[in-house]
Amino acid sequence: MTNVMTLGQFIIERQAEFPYAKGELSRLLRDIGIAAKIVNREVNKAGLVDILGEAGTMNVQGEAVKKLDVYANEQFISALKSGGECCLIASEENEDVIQIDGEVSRNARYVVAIDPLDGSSNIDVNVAVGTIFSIYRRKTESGPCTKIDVLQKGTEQVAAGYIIYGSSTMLVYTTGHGVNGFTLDPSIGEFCFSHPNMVFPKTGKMYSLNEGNYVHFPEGVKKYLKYCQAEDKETNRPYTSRYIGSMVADIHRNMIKGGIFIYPTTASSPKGKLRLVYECNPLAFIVEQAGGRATNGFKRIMDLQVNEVHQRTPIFIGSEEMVKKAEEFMKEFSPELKEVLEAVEA
Ligand code: AHM
Ligand code: MG
Repeated sequence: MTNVMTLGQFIIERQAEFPYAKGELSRLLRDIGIAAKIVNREVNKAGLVDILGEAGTMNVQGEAVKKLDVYANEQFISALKSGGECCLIASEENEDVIQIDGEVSRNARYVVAIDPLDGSSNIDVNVAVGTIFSIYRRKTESGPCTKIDVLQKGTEQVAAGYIIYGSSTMLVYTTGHGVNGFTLDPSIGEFCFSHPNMVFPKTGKMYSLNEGNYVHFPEGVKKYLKYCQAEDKETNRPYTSRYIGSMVADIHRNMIKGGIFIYPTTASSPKGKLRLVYECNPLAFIVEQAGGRATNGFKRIMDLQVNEVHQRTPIFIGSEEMVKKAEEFMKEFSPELKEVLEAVEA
C-alpha cells in the first residue's frame, strides 16, 4: 500500500472548503481531470502525425484526423456536457458561448471558460502546451444560461486551473484556498498529489516576454527590459531570459523558480494579445493564490470589467516584487496607456 493521494481523493477530502458545497464543483473538477487525461493521450501521440495522418486527412481507420486544439475543445465540451454540473461554456475555439440545456444539466449552476489547448503552435515542435480553465457560479437565477453568466470579473471565480502537457503532465488548481498541483502517473492513469501549497517566490531571476516585438513595446516595457538586463549584484541582475511561447509553461516555470511573464500591448495588438476570460483571469487567480501578482500594468487583472467573451488585455504576472517594479516603469514611462486601457473596460 502506498501513500499516494489521487486528484479524485483530494477533491473529495477538500469538498468542505468549497462555497455552497453540494459536491457539484467536485464533480466538475473531476470531469475536467478526466478530459485532461484523454487530451494528454492525444498530445503525446502528436509526433506520430506522419504515421497516423495529417489533420484534415483520413487516418488508417478511415476516421477524419482533427487538429489537436479542435480535438481538445471537443473533449472538454463533451465532458462538461455529460457531467451535468455546467450550464454554459465559453471557449477560445468558439466564437459564441455554448449553452448546455439538456435534461442532465437542468439544475446546473456553474459556468466554465476554457482555453482547451493554449500555445498550440508549439505542438508541432514537441514543446509544452497547456489547458486553462475558469469556473464561475451562474449569475442569472433561472432559465437557460446566457453570455451574461460568463461576463463576470475575475474576482468572482470559484475555481481555476491549468493542465501542462510537458515533460510530465500536471494539473494545478485553486478554489481560493491556496494552490495545489498533481502529476499524472501514466502507469496508473491518475493525477497524483505532488505539489502541495505551491508558492510563488516573492522575487526571481527570470523574465519571459517575446523580445522580438521590442520595437513595438510601450516605453515602460522597453525601459523595464533594460533594467532586467542591467548589471547589479545586489538585485541579482542581469536576469535570465526564458520564453517558451506557451503561457501556461512560462508561468508554471516562473511559479516554481521565480520570475515575471509579460505580454504587453504592441503596435499590432493595441489592446494586448491574450484573452482576459479564459487565459488571464484563471492564471491571475492561481498566481495570486500562490502569493504572486497579476496586473495589466496599472490595474489588477481580476478587477477588470469584462464586456466581451474574447476580450483582450495586456498582462504582467508573476513574482510580486518583479511585477511591482515593472508597474513602476509603466507609470513613469507609459502613463498614457492607463487611459487607453480604461477605455477598453468602459
Ligand atoms: P494561442 O491561444 O493562440 O495559443 O495564443 C496564446 C499564446 C500564449 O500561450 C503565449 O504566451 C503567446 O500566445 C505567444 O505569443 P507570441 O507568439 O506572440 O509571443
Ligand atoms: Mg490561448
